[in-house]
Amino acid sequence: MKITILTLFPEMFEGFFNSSIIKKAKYKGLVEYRAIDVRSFTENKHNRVDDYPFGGGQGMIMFPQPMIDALRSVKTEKSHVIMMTPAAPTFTQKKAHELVSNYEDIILLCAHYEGYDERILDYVDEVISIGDYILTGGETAAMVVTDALTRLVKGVITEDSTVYESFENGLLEHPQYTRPVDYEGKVVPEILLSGHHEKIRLFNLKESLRKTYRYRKDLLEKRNLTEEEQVLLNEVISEENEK
Ligand code: 6GU
Repeated sequence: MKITILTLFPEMFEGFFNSSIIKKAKYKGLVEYRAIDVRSFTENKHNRVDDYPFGGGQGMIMFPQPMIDALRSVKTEKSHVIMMTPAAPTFTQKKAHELVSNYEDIILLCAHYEGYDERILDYVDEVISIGDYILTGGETAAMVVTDALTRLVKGVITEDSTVYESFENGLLEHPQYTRPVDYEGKVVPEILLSGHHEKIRLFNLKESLRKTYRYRKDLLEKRNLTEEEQVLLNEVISEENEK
């Protein structure tokens, strides 16, 4: 997999590309990362990359020329081109899987400042937002997408660790604990130390339902529960409403 970022701030990606799992994926040869400096493509004699919006309005708008020339310099027939913008559908785990299974060459365009010339969208395959808030630029959003895609590339992390996670099965992940058993009087739930696999499975499933009920009821509405899950959820609901 190859991920190319087009940005006015390539230096923002230096730490990101050279840390943790991203760095590992790069050294294992599983993912190739590049940040391309869009400003170096400008044909403006003062090196400008933006100007005031026609019709008036706040802020500066990125010219199409530097971004599209940068895109042309890296795009191949295989490339899937994505514009990072808050005016777009929200990125999800499902979208992450879809991108990793369908494309091996992904290009992410980052607009900075207040916006970009709408005609840039004629050169992209899709638009992605990472959530309902406004960032100063698409760079941190592109890092979010790059991170989420990387960990789904085969060989980057153990496959098991992606199966039970939040969103993979439509529920939030259950709480987890490690040593010590007693930390400042807060004790790990006894069942987890019992070695009783079936009881542990039920306990974790119930706590997963509890987190989802507390924080993301919308996920429960979208998901068909098994009979076992419905029983556990009913217990959770009465316990939560007693508090
Ligand atoms: Cl992709 N860009 C910006 N500037 N803000 C955002 C975003 C993207 N996604 C959510 N907020």
